[in-house]
Amino acid sequence: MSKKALITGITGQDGAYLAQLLLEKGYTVYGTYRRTSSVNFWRIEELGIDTHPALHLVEYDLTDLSASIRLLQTTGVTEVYNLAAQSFVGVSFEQPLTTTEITGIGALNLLEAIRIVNTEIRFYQASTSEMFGKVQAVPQIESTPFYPRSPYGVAKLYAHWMTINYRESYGIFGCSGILFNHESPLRGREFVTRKITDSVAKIKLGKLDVLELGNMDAKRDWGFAKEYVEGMWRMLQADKPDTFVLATNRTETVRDFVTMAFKAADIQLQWSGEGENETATCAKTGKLLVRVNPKFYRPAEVELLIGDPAKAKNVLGWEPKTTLEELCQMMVDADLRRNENGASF
Ligand code: NDP
Ligand code: GDR
Repeated sequence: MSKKALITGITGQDGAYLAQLLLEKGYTVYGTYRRTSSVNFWRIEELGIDTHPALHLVEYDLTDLSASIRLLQTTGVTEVYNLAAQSFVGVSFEQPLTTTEITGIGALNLLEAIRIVNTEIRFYQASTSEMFGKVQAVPQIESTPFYPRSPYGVAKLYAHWMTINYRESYGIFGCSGILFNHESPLRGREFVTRKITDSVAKIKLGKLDVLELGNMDAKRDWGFAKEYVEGMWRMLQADKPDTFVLATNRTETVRDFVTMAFKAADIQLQWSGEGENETATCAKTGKLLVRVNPKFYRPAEVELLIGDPAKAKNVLGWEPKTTLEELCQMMVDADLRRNENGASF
């Protein structure tokens, strides 16, 4: 009998990679998607798993407790990976209540459903380095105090503590993965790395003039998403439920990533100016390629993230392998291919 797993948010970046991993391991996978006017399965299509016989796509909204209970009853899964969320930090400032409903209370709905249906079901909660926010120590580890800086970060912290609370109160095998930023060619275009690599491809192909960004000084610990979903799976196979940081232990600024992405497309940049007046031009032609637009600034910013994944390495045998340069090149190459072919995702 194959193992059965539920992945909420299969239309997202991590959901697609995790589904691919679990299918390779012989699981039967139930992946949830939301009803929208036009459903979007481009990621699982790109991975070639959309028609896999062991993949079942189920319509579901995380904010519906009764749907959560029925989902667990009808599928009979033994592992639940809760990846669904309103995951864009910028939007959470504009839609704090929706973000809280989905990203915070949504996780509680699933925990309650497990409590009601079967407390043996193992649960993975997608926690985040955004919970460290205004960081209290460098590098951040599992015991670093939290200080979230956005409605998204606060909602995720609620879900994180609920997972721990259900572990301690009801003995549920609830794991929380505090994952630092992880990227890939399947990243949404609203997030900064993919916005940059897609824009670099468009500029290279003459489809865009200038890339506009917000805070260039923010520092992030960026890893490769495909490796991070392997860490999620390992957490649910461990002997006991726990909290783990997954990160690369390297941090770079947004500006560094911009330079790296243009370099990956054979364009050298020349930076000048500061703050809102910062720009980058093509070192060869002098043409303006990057400028700041304050509309992309956030009301409160997370300035510096760098995680130490030592616990995950020691307990789970997990460690990141892909360098940021390799990841950036992979993303730029994918966006060059897509833009050449006229793809719109
Ligand atoms: P994405 O934004 O790519 O995917 C989020 C998924 O959640 C989508 O499938 C989305 O569906 C779904 N979703 C949103 N609202 C609901 C809802 N009300 N009911 C059901 N499904 C819903 O995120 P990622 O794949 O990048 O991240 C996966 C998880 O990990 C998220 O919880 C994120 O917050 C967290 N995380 C991500 C990190 C990263 O760097 N990527 C780092 C740390 C944590 P739809 O397509 O319909 O919008
Ligand atoms: P983040 O990712 O907020 O870390 O959350 P994002 O890529 O959106 O921002 C990273 C940093 O870049 C700065 N920035 C810009 N960001 C965007 N999106 N667009 C811009 O134009 C821009 N210019 C500068 C941001 O201010 C920020 O400092 C991601 C999400 O995947 C979360 O769900 C997840 O929990 C965390 O990573 C870990």
